[in-house]
Amino acid sequence: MARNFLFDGLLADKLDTPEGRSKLFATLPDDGRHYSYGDVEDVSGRFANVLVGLGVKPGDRVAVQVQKSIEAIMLYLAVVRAGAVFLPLNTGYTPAEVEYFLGNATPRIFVCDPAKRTDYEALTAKLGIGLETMGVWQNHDISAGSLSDAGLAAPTAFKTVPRAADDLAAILYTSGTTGRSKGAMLTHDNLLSNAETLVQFWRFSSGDVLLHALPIFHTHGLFVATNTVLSVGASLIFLPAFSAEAIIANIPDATALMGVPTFYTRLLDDPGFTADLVRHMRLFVSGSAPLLSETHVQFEQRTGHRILERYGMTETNMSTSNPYEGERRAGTVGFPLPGVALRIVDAESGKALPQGEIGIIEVKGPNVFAGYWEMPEKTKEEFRDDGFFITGDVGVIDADGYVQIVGRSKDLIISGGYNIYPKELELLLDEEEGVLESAVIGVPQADFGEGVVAVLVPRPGAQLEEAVILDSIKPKIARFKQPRRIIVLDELPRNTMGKVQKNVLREAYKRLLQS
Ligand code: MCA
Ligand code: AMP
Repeated sequence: MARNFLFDGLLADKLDTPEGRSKLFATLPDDGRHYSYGDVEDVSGRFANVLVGLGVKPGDRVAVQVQKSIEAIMLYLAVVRAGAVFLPLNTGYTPAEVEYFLGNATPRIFVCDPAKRTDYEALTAKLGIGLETMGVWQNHDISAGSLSDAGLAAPTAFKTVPRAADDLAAILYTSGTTGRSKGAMLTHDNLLSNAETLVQFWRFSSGDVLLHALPIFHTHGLFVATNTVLSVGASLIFLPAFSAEAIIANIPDATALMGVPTFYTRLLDDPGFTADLVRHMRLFVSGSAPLLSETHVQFEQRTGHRILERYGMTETNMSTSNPYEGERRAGTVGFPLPGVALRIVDAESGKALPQGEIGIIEVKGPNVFAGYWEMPEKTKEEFRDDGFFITGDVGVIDADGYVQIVGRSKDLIISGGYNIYPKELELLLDEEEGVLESAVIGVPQADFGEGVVAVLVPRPGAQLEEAVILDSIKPKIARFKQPRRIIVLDELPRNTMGKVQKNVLREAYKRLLQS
Protein backbone atom coordinates (compact mmCIF):
# COMPACT_ATOMS: atom_id res chain seq x y z
CA MET A 1 0.00 0.00 0.00
CA ALA A 2 1.30 3.45 -0.88
CA ARG A 3 2.47 5.28 2.22
CA ASN A 4 2.49 8.84 3.37
CA PHE A 5 6.23 9.03 3.96
CA LEU A 6 6.20 11.37 6.97
CA PHE A 7 2.92 10.49 8.70
CA ASP A 8 3.26 6.74 8.29
CA GLY A 9 6.98 6.92 8.99
CA LEU A 10 6.30 8.67 12.29
CA LEU A 11 3.17 6.87 13.35
CA ALA A 12 2.10 3.72 11.45
CA ASP A 13 3.77 1.30 13.88
CA LYS A 14 2.08 2.95 16.88
CA LEU A 15 -1.39 2.90 15.31
CA ASP A 16 -1.24 -0.80 14.36
CA THR A 17 -2.01 -2.25 17.77
CA PRO A 18 -4.53 -1.49 20.56
CA GLU A 19 -1.61 -1.03 23.00
CA GLY A 20 0.05 1.41 20.64
CA ARG A 21 -3.17 3.38 20.24
CA SER A 22 -3.82 3.61 23.95
CA LYS A 23 -0.28 4.86 24.71
CA LEU A 24 -0.24 8.40 26.12
CA PHE A 25 0.87 11.06 23.61
CA ALA A 26 0.28 14.28 25.51
CA THR A 27 -0.76 15.58 28.90
CA LEU A 28 -2.18 19.10 28.99
CA PRO A 29 -1.62 20.26 32.56
CA ASP A 30 -3.61 23.47 32.08
CA ASP A 31 -6.93 21.75 31.48
CA GLY A 32 -6.30 18.21 32.69
CA ARG A 33 -6.86 16.60 29.28
CA HIS A 34 -4.86 13.70 27.88
CA TYR A 35 -4.25 12.63 24.30
CA SER A 36 -3.47 9.03 23.38
CA TYR A 37 -1.83 7.98 20.11
CA GLY A 38 -5.27 6.76 19.02
CA ASP A 39 -6.57 10.30 19.63
CA VAL A 40 -3.75 11.61 17.44
CA GLU A 41 -5.01 9.49 14.56
CA ASP A 42 -8.67 10.32 15.24
CA VAL A 43 -8.34 14.06 15.69
CA SER A 44 -5.88 14.54 12.83
CA GLY A 45 -8.31 12.45 10.75
CA ARG A 46 -11.17 14.79 11.65
CA PHE A 47 -9.18 17.85 10.58
CA ALA A 48 -7.95 16.12 7.43
CA ASN A 49 -11.58 15.43 6.47
CA VAL A 50 -12.43 19.08 7.03
CA LEU A 51 -9.48 20.26 4.93
CA VAL A 52 -10.34 17.99 2.02
CA GLY A 53 -13.96 19.15 2.30
CA LEU A 54 -12.70 22.71 1.97
CA GLY A 55 -11.02 21.80 -1.28
CA VAL A 56 -7.44 21.22 -0.10
CA LYS A 57 -5.61 19.09 -2.66
CA PRO A 58 -2.20 17.41 -2.49
CA GLY A 59 0.53 20.04 -2.84
CA ASP A 60 -1.72 22.91 -1.68
CA ARG A 61 -0.36 25.11 1.08
CA VAL A 62 -2.30 25.57 4.31
CA ALA A 63 -1.08 28.65 6.19
CA VAL A 64 -1.69 28.72 9.94
CA GLN A 65 -1.31 31.51 12.49
CA VAL A 66 -2.96 30.23 15.66
CA GLN A 67 -2.22 30.12 19.35
CA LYS A 68 -0.29 27.14 20.63
CA SER A 69 -2.60 24.20 21.29
CA ILE A 70 -2.55 20.45 20.88
CA GLU A 71 -5.23 20.91 18.20
CA ALA A 72 -2.72 22.98 16.23
CA ILE A 73 -0.34 19.99 16.32
CA MET A 74 -3.22 17.82 15.05
CA LEU A 75 -3.81 20.35 12.28
CA TYR A 76 -0.15 20.04 11.23
CA LEU A 77 -0.54 16.25 11.03
CA ALA A 78 -3.87 16.63 9.22
CA VAL A 79 -2.27 18.81 6.56
CA VAL A 80 0.46 16.20 6.08
CA ARG A 81 -2.16 13.41 5.90
CA ALA A 82 -4.10 15.34 3.27
CA GLY A 83 -0.90 15.47 1.19
CA ALA A 84 -0.75 19.25 1.58
CA VAL A 85 2.01 21.56 2.79
CA PHE A 86 1.94 23.04 6.31
CA LEU A 87 2.91 26.70 6.59
CA PRO A 88 3.05 27.88 10.21
CA LEU A 89 3.38 31.58 11.01
CA ASN A 90 4.63 33.31 14.16
CA THR A 91 1.64 34.50 16.21
CA GLY A 92 3.44 37.80 16.72
CA TYR A 93 3.36 38.74 13.02
CA THR A 94 1.09 41.68 12.22
CA PRO A 95 -1.44 41.53 9.35
CA ALA A 96 0.97 43.70 7.33
CA GLU A 97 3.65 41.00 7.67
CA VAL A 98 1.24 38.12 7.05
CA GLU A 99 0.07 39.74 3.82
CA TYR A 100 3.48 39.07 2.28
CA PHE A 101 3.47 35.37 3.25
CA LEU A 102 -0.04 34.81 1.91
CA GLY A 103 0.75 36.61 -1.33
CA ASN A 104 4.00 34.69 -1.78
CA ALA A 105 2.85 31.19 -0.82
CA THR A 106 -0.71 31.47 -2.22
CA PRO A 107 -2.16 28.92 0.21
CA ARG A 108 -5.56 27.33 -0.41
CA ILE A 109 -6.57 28.15 3.17
CA PHE A 110 -5.40 30.48 5.91
CA VAL A 111 -6.28 29.53 9.48
CA CYS A 112 -6.08 32.30 12.07
CA ASP A 113 -7.15 32.99 15.62
CA PRO A 114 -10.90 33.80 15.90
CA ALA A 115 -10.02 37.19 17.41
CA LYS A 116 -8.09 38.13 14.25
CA ARG A 117 -10.68 37.07 11.70
CA THR A 118 -11.81 40.57 10.84
CA ASP A 119 -8.19 41.65 10.27
CA TYR A 120 -7.90 39.12 7.47
CA GLU A 121 -11.30 39.03 5.77
CA ALA A 122 -10.57 41.63 3.10
CA LEU A 123 -7.06 40.38 2.42
CA THR A 124 -7.99 36.71 1.98
CA ALA A 125 -11.00 37.66 -0.16
CA LYS A 126 -8.72 39.75 -2.38
CA LEU A 127 -6.21 36.91 -2.72
CA GLY A 128 -8.88 34.22 -3.20
CA ILE A 129 -7.75 32.30 -0.09
CA GLY A 130 -10.23 30.48 2.16
CA LEU A 131 -10.30 31.91 5.71
CA GLU A 132 -10.85 29.63 8.70
CA THR A 133 -10.34 30.06 12.44
CA MET A 134 -9.08 27.86 15.22
CA GLY A 135 -9.47 28.67 18.90
CA VAL A 136 -7.88 27.15 21.96
CA TRP A 137 -9.51 24.71 24.34
CA GLN A 138 -10.76 26.57 27.40
CA ASN A 139 -13.05 25.41 30.17
CA HIS A 140 -13.74 22.14 28.41
CA ASP A 141 -14.78 23.82 25.22
CA ILE A 142 -12.92 25.00 22.15
CA SER A 143 -13.47 28.74 21.97
CA ALA A 144 -15.29 29.51 18.74
CA GLY A 145 -13.40 28.67 15.60
CA SER A 146 -14.82 27.59 12.26
CA LEU A 147 -12.20 24.90 11.70
CA SER A 148 -12.35 23.74 15.33
CA ASP A 149 -16.14 23.42 15.14
CA ALA A 150 -16.07 21.62 11.81
CA GLY A 151 -13.41 19.28 13.24
CA LEU A 152 -15.63 18.31 16.15
CA ALA A 153 -18.41 17.37 13.74
CA ALA A 154 -16.26 15.52 11.18
CA PRO A 155 -15.67 11.75 11.05
CA THR A 156 -12.41 10.40 12.46
CA ALA A 157 -11.74 7.90 9.66
CA PHE A 158 -9.55 9.37 6.93
CA LYS A 159 -7.69 7.64 4.15
CA THR A 160 -4.25 9.21 4.40
CA VAL A 161 -3.03 10.52 1.04
CA PRO A 162 0.15 8.77 -0.17
CA ARG A 163 3.21 11.00 -0.42
CA ALA A 164 6.78 10.23 -1.38
CA ALA A 165 10.03 11.08 0.39
CA ASP A 166 10.71 14.09 -1.86
CA ASP A 167 7.24 15.61 -1.64
CA LEU A 168 6.88 18.79 0.37
CA ALA A 169 5.55 18.55 3.93
CA ALA A 170 6.10 22.11 5.11
CA ILE A 171 7.23 25.58 4.16
CA LEU A 172 8.75 27.73 6.91
CA TYR A 173 9.62 31.33 6.13
CA THR A 174 13.00 32.62 7.18
CA SER A 175 13.89 36.25 6.72
CA GLY A 176 16.50 37.19 4.20
CA THR A 177 19.40 39.59 4.31
CA THR A 178 17.64 41.56 1.58
CA GLY A 179 14.73 42.10 3.95
CA ARG A 180 12.33 39.79 2.12
CA SER A 181 11.41 36.45 3.70
CA LYS A 182 12.08 33.22 1.84
CA GLY A 183 9.98 30.08 2.20
CA ALA A 184 12.22 27.11 3.03
CA MET A 185 10.69 24.02 1.42
CA LEU A 186 10.99 20.97 3.68
CA THR A 187 10.33 17.51 2.33
CA HIS A 188 8.84 14.48 4.06
CA ASP A 189 12.32 12.94 4.07
CA ASN A 190 13.97 16.06 5.56
CA LEU A 191 11.64 15.89 8.55
CA LEU A 192 11.44 12.14 9.07
CA SER A 193 15.16 11.45 8.64
CA ASN A 194 16.06 14.20 11.10
CA ALA A 195 13.56 12.95 13.71
CA GLU A 196 14.90 9.41 13.41
CA THR A 197 18.51 10.60 13.67
CA LEU A 198 17.74 12.62 16.81
CA VAL A 199 15.91 9.72 18.45
CA GLN A 200 19.05 7.59 18.04
CA PHE A 201 21.59 10.27 18.85
CA TRP A 202 19.80 11.51 21.96
CA ARG A 203 18.67 8.00 23.02
CA PHE A 204 14.96 8.75 23.07
CA SER A 205 12.69 5.83 24.01
CA SER A 206 8.94 5.34 24.39
CA GLY A 207 9.37 5.86 28.13
CA ASP A 208 10.48 9.47 27.65
CA VAL A 209 8.31 12.43 28.64
CA LEU A 210 9.32 15.70 26.99
CA LEU A 211 8.33 18.94 28.67
CA HIS A 212 7.21 21.08 25.72
CA ALA A 213 7.28 24.85 26.31
CA LEU A 214 8.46 26.12 22.90
CA PRO A 215 6.30 27.85 20.30
CA ILE A 216 5.12 25.49 17.54
CA PHE A 217 5.59 27.72 14.50
CA HIS A 218 9.36 27.09 14.24
CA THR A 219 11.55 24.09 13.59
CA HIS A 220 12.58 23.75 17.23
CA GLY A 221 9.14 23.33 18.83
CA LEU A 222 7.29 21.89 15.84
CA PHE A 223 9.76 19.41 14.40
CA VAL A 224 12.68 18.83 16.77
CA ALA A 225 10.55 18.48 19.89
CA THR A 226 7.34 17.04 18.44
CA ASN A 227 8.45 14.76 15.59
CA THR A 228 11.12 13.18 17.77
CA VAL A 229 8.54 12.27 20.40
CA LEU A 230 6.03 11.01 17.81
CA SER A 231 8.67 8.97 16.02
CA VAL A 232 9.59 6.95 19.10
CA GLY A 233 6.12 6.79 20.70
CA ALA A 234 7.10 8.88 23.72
CA SER A 235 4.93 11.51 25.47
CA LEU A 236 4.71 15.26 25.84
CA ILE A 237 3.74 17.47 28.73
CA PHE A 238 2.36 20.23 26.55
CA LEU A 239 2.54 23.76 28.00
CA PRO A 240 0.95 26.76 26.24
CA ALA A 241 4.18 28.78 26.65
CA PHE A 242 7.37 28.98 28.64
CA SER A 243 7.38 30.21 32.21
CA ALA A 244 9.90 29.18 34.86
CA GLU A 245 6.98 28.57 37.20
CA ALA A 246 5.25 26.11 34.84
CA ILE A 247 8.52 24.30 34.16
CA ILE A 248 9.20 23.91 37.87
CA ALA A 249 5.64 22.67 38.47
CA ASN A 250 5.76 20.06 35.72
CA ILE A 251 9.37 18.92 35.53
CA PRO A 252 8.95 16.25 38.22
CA ASP A 253 6.88 14.26 35.66
CA ALA A 254 9.26 14.79 32.73
CA THR A 255 12.48 13.15 31.56
CA ALA A 256 13.64 15.69 28.94
CA LEU A 257 13.44 19.43 28.19
CA MET A 258 14.30 21.29 25.00
CA GLY A 259 14.74 25.04 25.04
CA VAL A 260 16.46 28.16 23.83
CA PRO A 261 19.21 29.62 26.06
CA THR A 262 16.73 32.11 27.59
CA PHE A 263 14.86 29.14 29.12
CA TYR A 264 18.00 28.09 30.94
CA THR A 265 19.04 31.56 32.15
CA ARG A 266 15.51 32.21 33.41
CA LEU A 267 15.42 28.84 35.22
CA LEU A 268 18.78 29.62 36.83
CA ASP A 269 17.35 32.93 38.04
CA ASP A 270 14.65 31.03 39.93
CA PRO A 271 15.72 29.70 43.34
CA GLY A 272 13.00 27.03 43.03
CA PHE A 273 14.99 25.38 40.24
CA THR A 274 17.16 23.01 42.30
CA ALA A 275 19.28 19.89 41.91
CA ASP A 276 16.67 17.89 43.84
CA LEU A 277 13.90 18.98 41.48
CA VAL A 278 15.73 17.69 38.39
CA ARG A 279 17.79 14.78 39.75
CA HIS A 280 15.63 12.30 37.79
CA MET A 281 15.94 14.16 34.45
CA ARG A 282 17.64 12.40 31.56
CA LEU A 283 18.31 15.24 29.13
CA PHE A 284 18.39 19.03 28.75
CA VAL A 285 18.86 20.27 25.16
CA SER A 286 19.65 23.84 24.10
CA GLY A 287 19.64 25.38 20.64
CA SER A 288 18.44 28.15 18.27
CA ALA A 289 20.94 30.64 19.71
CA PRO A 290 24.36 30.47 21.35
CA LEU A 291 24.40 29.14 24.90
CA LEU A 292 26.98 31.07 26.87
CA SER A 293 29.69 28.86 28.40
CA GLU A 294 28.91 30.65 31.63
CA THR A 295 25.30 29.38 31.54
CA HIS A 296 26.51 25.85 30.79
CA VAL A 297 28.84 25.94 33.79
CA GLN A 298 26.28 27.51 36.15
CA PHE A 299 23.70 24.95 35.10
CA GLU A 300 26.03 22.09 35.91
CA GLN A 301 26.98 23.65 39.24
CA ARG A 302 23.32 24.07 40.16
CA THR A 303 21.90 20.79 38.91
CA GLY A 304 24.74 18.37 38.15
CA HIS A 305 23.44 18.12 34.54
CA ARG A 306 25.42 19.20 31.49
CA ILE A 307 23.17 20.84 28.91
CA LEU A 308 23.47 19.22 25.48
CA GLU A 309 23.87 21.98 22.90
CA ARG A 310 23.05 21.36 19.25
CA TYR A 311 22.98 23.50 16.11
CA GLY A 312 20.44 23.77 13.35
CA MET A 313 18.63 26.06 10.96
CA THR A 314 15.20 26.21 9.41
CA GLU A 315 16.80 25.23 6.10
CA THR A 316 18.82 22.33 7.49
CA ASN A 317 16.87 21.03 10.48
CA MET A 318 19.46 19.79 12.98
CA SER A 319 23.03 19.52 11.67
CA THR A 320 25.28 19.03 14.70
CA SER A 321 24.99 17.94 18.29
CA ASN A 322 27.12 17.43 21.31
CA PRO A 323 27.34 13.74 22.20
CA TYR A 324 24.86 11.99 24.46
CA GLU A 325 27.66 9.98 26.01
CA GLY A 326 31.06 11.58 26.10
CA GLU A 327 31.95 15.18 26.74
CA ARG A 328 29.34 17.88 26.12
CA ARG A 329 31.75 20.71 25.52
CA ALA A 330 30.61 24.17 26.58
CA GLY A 331 30.80 26.81 23.84
CA THR A 332 30.58 24.19 21.08
CA VAL A 333 27.71 22.63 19.14
CA GLY A 334 29.34 19.19 18.98
CA PHE A 335 29.78 16.96 15.94
CA PRO A 336 27.96 16.64 12.62
CA LEU A 337 25.01 14.28 13.12
CA PRO A 338 25.16 10.86 11.41
CA GLY A 339 24.52 11.31 7.69
CA VAL A 340 25.37 15.02 7.74
CA ALA A 341 28.51 16.24 5.98
CA LEU A 342 29.89 19.52 7.35
CA ARG A 343 32.83 21.58 6.16
CA ILE A 344 34.36 24.96 6.87
CA VAL A 345 35.18 27.01 3.79
CA ASP A 346 36.89 30.25 2.96
CA ALA A 347 34.26 32.98 2.54
CA GLU A 348 35.85 34.43 -0.59
CA SER A 349 37.10 31.41 -2.55
CA GLY A 350 34.65 28.79 -1.24
CA LYS A 351 37.61 26.42 -0.76
CA ALA A 352 37.53 23.97 2.15
CA LEU A 353 39.78 25.06 5.00
CA PRO A 354 41.97 22.81 7.14
CA GLN A 355 40.88 21.91 10.67
CA GLY A 356 41.43 24.78 13.08
CA GLU A 357 40.77 27.58 10.60
CA ILE A 358 37.77 29.87 10.83
CA GLY A 359 35.37 30.05 7.89
CA ILE A 360 31.79 29.61 6.73
CA ILE A 361 29.92 26.46 7.77
CA GLU A 362 28.44 24.45 4.90
CA VAL A 363 26.31 21.32 5.29
CA LYS A 364 24.91 18.58 3.10
CA GLY A 365 22.67 15.62 3.88
CA PRO A 366 19.09 14.34 3.99
CA ASN A 367 18.36 17.08 6.55
CA VAL A 368 18.95 19.90 4.02
CA PHE A 369 15.87 21.55 2.50
CA ALA A 370 14.74 21.43 -1.13
CA GLY A 371 15.20 25.16 -1.86
CA TYR A 372 13.28 28.42 -1.42
CA TRP A 373 9.67 28.55 -2.56
CA GLU A 374 9.53 30.07 -6.04
CA MET A 375 12.99 31.62 -5.68
CA PRO A 376 15.26 29.50 -7.88
CA GLU A 377 17.87 32.27 -8.08
CA LYS A 378 18.11 32.63 -4.30
CA THR A 379 18.29 28.86 -3.96
CA LYS A 380 21.11 28.68 -6.47
CA GLU A 381 23.06 31.40 -4.65
CA GLU A 382 22.97 29.53 -1.37
CA PHE A 383 24.06 26.11 -2.61
CA ARG A 384 27.45 25.04 -3.96
CA ASP A 385 27.58 23.01 -7.16
CA ASP A 386 28.37 19.87 -5.14
CA GLY A 387 25.16 20.24 -3.11
CA PHE A 388 26.50 21.85 0.06
CA PHE A 389 24.27 24.53 1.61
CA ILE A 390 26.00 27.75 2.67
CA THR A 391 24.69 28.43 6.19
CA GLY A 392 26.16 31.91 6.66
CA ASP A 393 27.31 30.89 10.14
CA VAL A 394 31.00 31.32 10.85
CA GLY A 395 32.70 28.44 12.61
CA VAL A 396 35.77 26.42 13.33
CA ILE A 397 36.40 22.74 14.10
CA ASP A 398 38.65 22.07 17.08
CA ALA A 399 41.31 19.36 17.31
CA ASP A 400 38.79 16.87 18.72
CA GLY A 401 36.24 17.50 15.96
CA TYR A 402 33.85 19.71 17.95
CA VAL A 403 32.25 22.45 15.86
CA GLN A 404 32.28 25.90 17.37
CA ILE A 405 30.17 28.78 16.05
CA VAL A 406 32.15 31.97 16.35
CA GLY A 407 29.94 34.42 14.50
CA ARG A 408 27.68 35.02 11.50
CA SER A 409 28.51 36.35 8.07
CA LYS A 410 24.83 37.19 7.63
CA ASP A 411 23.49 40.36 9.19
CA LEU A 412 21.18 38.71 11.69
CA ILE A 413 20.15 39.31 15.28
CA ILE A 414 18.93 36.37 17.41
CA SER A 415 16.83 37.53 20.33
CA GLY A 416 15.48 34.89 22.71
CA GLY A 417 15.75 32.35 19.88
CA TYR A 418 13.83 34.48 17.36
CA ASN A 419 15.62 35.72 14.26
CA ILE A 420 15.45 39.37 13.36
CA TYR A 421 16.91 40.60 10.10
CA PRO A 422 18.15 44.20 10.43
CA LYS A 423 17.46 44.90 6.76
CA GLU A 424 13.72 44.37 7.20
CA LEU A 425 13.63 46.89 10.05
CA GLU A 426 15.90 49.34 8.25
CA LEU A 427 13.58 49.40 5.23
CA LEU A 428 10.68 50.16 7.56
CA LEU A 429 12.52 52.83 9.57
CA ASP A 430 13.75 54.57 6.42
CA GLU A 431 10.09 55.15 5.49
CA GLU A 432 9.40 57.03 8.73
CA GLU A 433 8.92 60.74 8.45
CA GLY A 434 12.14 62.68 9.01
CA VAL A 435 14.43 59.64 8.75
CA LEU A 436 17.28 59.94 6.29
CA GLU A 437 18.83 56.56 6.98
CA SER A 438 19.10 53.87 9.62
CA ALA A 439 21.29 51.06 10.90
CA VAL A 440 19.90 48.29 13.09
CA ILE A 441 22.22 46.34 15.37
CA GLY A 442 22.08 43.62 18.00
CA VAL A 443 23.72 44.34 21.34
CA PRO A 444 24.14 42.11 24.42
CA GLN A 445 21.03 41.80 26.55
CA ALA A 446 20.92 39.51 29.56
CA ASP A 447 17.51 37.85 29.10
CA PHE A 448 17.34 37.44 25.33
CA GLY A 449 21.09 37.19 24.56
CA GLU A 450 20.84 39.97 22.00
CA GLY A 451 18.48 42.95 21.88
CA VAL A 452 17.63 45.27 18.99
CA VAL A 453 18.89 48.86 18.82
CA ALA A 454 18.11 51.19 15.90
CA VAL A 455 20.44 54.05 15.02
CA LEU A 456 18.75 56.79 12.99
CA VAL A 457 20.01 59.80 11.07
CA PRO A 458 17.45 62.62 10.64
CA ARG A 459 16.84 64.46 7.41
CA PRO A 460 18.22 68.02 7.51
CA GLY A 461 16.09 70.11 9.85
CA ALA A 462 14.02 67.14 11.12
CA GLN A 463 13.67 66.25 14.81
CA LEU A 464 13.33 62.54 15.62
CA GLU A 465 11.58 61.44 18.81
CA GLU A 466 12.25 57.90 20.01
CA ALA A 467 8.70 57.42 21.36
CA VAL A 468 7.05 58.74 18.19
CA ILE A 469 9.03 56.41 15.93
CA LEU A 470 8.43 53.40 18.16
CA ASP A 471 4.70 54.13 18.22
CA SER A 472 4.55 54.53 14.48
CA ILE A 473 6.14 51.16 13.67
CA LYS A 474 4.15 49.25 16.31
CA PRO A 475 1.30 48.10 14.04
CA LYS A 476 3.64 47.29 11.17
CA ILE A 477 6.00 44.74 12.66
CA ALA A 478 5.95 41.97 15.27
CA ARG A 479 6.70 43.09 18.82
CA PHE A 480 9.77 40.87 19.16
CA LYS A 481 11.43 42.64 16.21
CA GLN A 482 10.81 46.16 17.51
CA PRO A 483 13.88 48.08 18.73
CA ARG A 484 14.29 48.28 22.49
CA ARG A 485 16.04 51.62 22.02
CA ILE A 486 16.46 54.23 19.29
CA ILE A 487 19.60 56.35 19.06
CA VAL A 488 19.75 59.47 16.89
CA LEU A 489 23.09 60.44 15.30
CA ASP A 490 24.12 63.13 12.83
CA GLU A 491 25.72 60.50 10.62
CA LEU A 492 26.53 56.79 10.54
CA PRO A 493 30.15 55.63 10.79
CA ARG A 494 31.34 54.42 7.37
CA ASN A 495 34.52 52.83 6.04
CA THR A 496 36.46 54.16 3.05
CA MET A 497 34.20 52.17 0.73
CA GLY A 498 31.18 53.97 2.17
CA LYS A 499 29.85 50.85 3.95
CA VAL A 500 28.19 51.41 7.33
CA GLN A 501 30.45 50.09 10.10
CA LYS A 502 27.99 48.22 12.25
CA ASN A 503 30.85 46.85 14.34
CA VAL A 504 31.65 50.43 15.43
CA LEU A 505 28.02 50.97 16.43
CA ARG A 506 27.86 47.61 18.26
CA GLU A 507 30.97 48.56 20.22
CA ALA A 508 29.65 52.05 21.02
CA TYR A 509 26.30 50.77 22.32
CA LYS A 510 27.32 47.42 23.78
CA ARG A 511 26.17 48.38 27.27
CA LEU A 512 22.98 50.17 26.24
CA LEU A 513 20.61 47.30 27.11
CA GLN A 514 22.45 46.11 30.18
CA SER A 515 20.59 47.09 33.27
C1 MCA B 1 9.03 37.95 23.76
N1 MCA B 1 9.40 39.22 23.51
C2 MCA B 1 10.55 39.21 22.85
C3 MCA B 1 10.88 37.85 22.69
N2 MCA B 1 9.92 37.09 23.26
N3 MCA B 1 11.33 40.21 22.40
C4 MCA B 1 12.45 39.88 21.75
N4 MCA B 1 12.82 38.59 21.57
C5 MCA B 1 12.07 37.57 22.01
N5 MCA B 1 12.42 36.30 21.81
C6 MCA B 1 8.74 40.48 23.88
C7 MCA B 1 7.33 40.34 24.36
O1 MCA B 1 6.46 40.54 23.29
C8 MCA B 1 7.23 41.39 25.43
O2 MCA B 1 6.97 42.62 24.85
C9 MCA B 1 8.61 41.48 26.02
O3 MCA B 1 9.49 40.98 24.99
C10 MCA B 1 8.79 40.64 27.27
O4 MCA B 1 8.20 39.39 27.05
P1 MCA B 1 8.30 38.19 28.06
O5 MCA B 1 6.95 37.94 28.64
O6 MCA B 1 9.44 38.37 28.98
O7 MCA B 1 8.67 37.04 27.03
P2 MCA B 1 8.04 35.64 26.93
O8 MCA B 1 6.67 35.71 26.40
O9 MCA B 1 8.28 34.95 28.24
O10 MCA B 1 8.93 34.97 25.78
C11 MCA B 1 10.31 34.79 25.90
C12 MCA B 1 10.65 33.40 25.34
C13 MCA B 1 10.09 33.33 23.91
C14 MCA B 1 10.03 32.32 26.22
C15 MCA B 1 12.16 33.25 25.36
O11 MCA B 1 10.63 34.39 23.15
C16 MCA B 1 10.32 32.01 23.26
O12 MCA B 1 9.60 31.04 23.50
N6 MCA B 1 11.37 31.91 22.42
C17 MCA B 1 11.67 30.69 21.69
C18 MCA B 1 11.86 30.98 20.24
C19 MCA B 1 12.05 29.70 19.42
O13 MCA B 1 11.36 28.72 19.58
N7 MCA B 1 12.99 29.73 18.50
C20 MCA B 1 13.28 28.59 17.65
C21 MCA B 1 13.44 29.04 16.22
P3 MCA B 1 6.39 43.88 25.68
O14 MCA B 1 7.58 44.75 25.87
O15 MCA B 1 5.36 44.43 24.78
O16 MCA B 1 5.84 43.35 26.96
S1 MCA B 1 13.88 27.58 15.20
C22 MCA B 1 15.53 27.81 15.07
O17 MCA B 1 16.03 28.80 15.46
C23 MCA B 1 16.46 26.78 14.54
C24 MCA B 1 15.95 25.84 13.53
C25 MCA B 1 17.01 26.01 15.71
O18 MCA B 1 18.23 25.79 15.71
O19 MCA B 1 16.23 25.65 16.59
P1 AMP C 1 16.55 29.94 11.96
O1 AMP C 1 16.74 30.73 10.73
O2 AMP C 1 15.49 30.45 12.86
O3 AMP C 1 16.43 28.53 11.63
O4 AMP C 1 17.90 30.13 12.80
C1 AMP C 1 19.06 29.47 12.46
C2 AMP C 1 20.24 30.16 13.03
O5 AMP C 1 20.23 30.07 14.46
C3 AMP C 1 21.54 29.50 12.63
O6 AMP C 1 21.94 29.86 11.33
C4 AMP C 1 22.47 29.96 13.71
O7 AMP C 1 22.96 31.27 13.42
C5 AMP C 1 21.56 30.03 14.93
N1 AMP C 1 21.73 28.87 15.83
C6 AMP C 1 20.97 27.76 15.95
N2 AMP C 1 21.46 26.96 16.92
C7 AMP C 1 22.55 27.58 17.42
C8 AMP C 1 23.50 27.28 18.44
N3 AMP C 1 23.41 26.18 19.18
N4 AMP C 1 24.50 28.17 18.66
C9 AMP C 1 24.60 29.30 17.94
N5 AMP C 1 23.73 29.65 16.98
C10 AMP C 1 22.72 28.80 16.72
